[in-house]
Amino acid sequence: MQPKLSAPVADALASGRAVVALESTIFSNLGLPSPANVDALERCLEAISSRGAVPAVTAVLDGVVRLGLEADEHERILGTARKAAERDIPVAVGQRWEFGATTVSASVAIAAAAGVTVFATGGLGGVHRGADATGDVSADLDALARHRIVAVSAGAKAFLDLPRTLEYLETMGVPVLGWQHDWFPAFYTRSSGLPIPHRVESADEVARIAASLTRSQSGMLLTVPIPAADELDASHLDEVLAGALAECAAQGVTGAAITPFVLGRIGEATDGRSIPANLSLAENNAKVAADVAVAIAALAVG
Ligand code: PSU
Ligand code: MN
Repeated sequence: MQPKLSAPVADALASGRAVVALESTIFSNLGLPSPANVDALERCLEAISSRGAVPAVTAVLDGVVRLGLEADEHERILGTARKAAERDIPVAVGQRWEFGATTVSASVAIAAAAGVTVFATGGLGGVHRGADATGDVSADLDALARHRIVAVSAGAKAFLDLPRTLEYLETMGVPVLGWQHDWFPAFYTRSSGLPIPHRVESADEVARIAASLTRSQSGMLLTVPIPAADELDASHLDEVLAGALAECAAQGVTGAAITPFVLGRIGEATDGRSIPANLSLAENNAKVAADVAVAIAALAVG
C-alpha cells in the first residue's frame, strides 16, 4: 500500500521536514459530535503548522488511501464514516468506500508506509475490560509494535483495562514514555494511578530514543497528560464508565461499536464537559507531536 500524498506532505518528505500524521476517526461522526469535531480539526492542524511541521490527516476517500488532504477536502472527514482499522484498509480500497475513517492502527500503517514517523491522536485503543472472555484487544497495540512510529496520545481510553494494556505493550516490546509526567494518563484524567515506565522531559530526548529503537519495524508510545485545567473528575467518570459499559452489555453493543457508544454516553453524563476536555487533549498532543517531529527532523540533519 502506498498512500496518495498531499502536495505539502510530499514536499516536506522530499526535503526532510517534519510531518505529523493525524487519524480521521476522532473528527468523524464516530468520534466527536458536531460542531466540536470542526473545532478539534482546526485546532490540531493549527497546532502542528504553527510549530513548523506539516499536518497529514489520514483517510480512505473514494477508495484511495490518503496521507494529507487538500484544504477543501477536510470537510469530507467531518461526516458519516465507516470505521477503518488497519485490517479494513484493503477492503475500503477494494470496495471503494466513500469515506473510511482511519483509527490509530490504520493511521499508523499509512504514515509508516510513506516514512512519516510521528503520529498524534486523542486516546489509544487497548485491551478492553473483560477481554478474558471477549478477546477484544484493539489493533492499535499491534500496529505500534509493527510500524516505525512515535504515537502521541493522552494514554489510553479510560474505559479500557489499563493495567493489561500496559502489560500488552511491554510484551510486544513497545517503549512507553511519559511526557513530563510520572503516571500513565487515563485520557480525561491526568493519571490512571499506574506508574509510567519511563519519564521524558524534552522533544530532543524523545527523538534520541526514537533513533535508538532496537527493531527495524516497531514504534513507541509517548503519553501526554491532559492539561490540568481541562481534566475531568475521576470518581464521577468511573461511575459513568461503569454505567455505559453495563449498557453496552445489556444492549448487545460489541466490538468496534463499543468506543463510539461509550464516548457518546460520557458526553451526555458529563453535560458535555467531556467534549472540551477531548478537544484540549487532542490539541495538546498535536503540539507535543509537532515538537517531536521537528526534533527528529533536526537529528536526521545533524
Ligand atoms: N479515543 C477517542 N475517540 C475515538 C477513538 C479513541 O477518544 O474515536 C478511536 C480511535 O480511532 C482508536 C479507535 O484508534 O477508537 C479504537 O477503536 P477499537 O477499540 O475498536 O480498536
Ligand atoms: Mn476491538
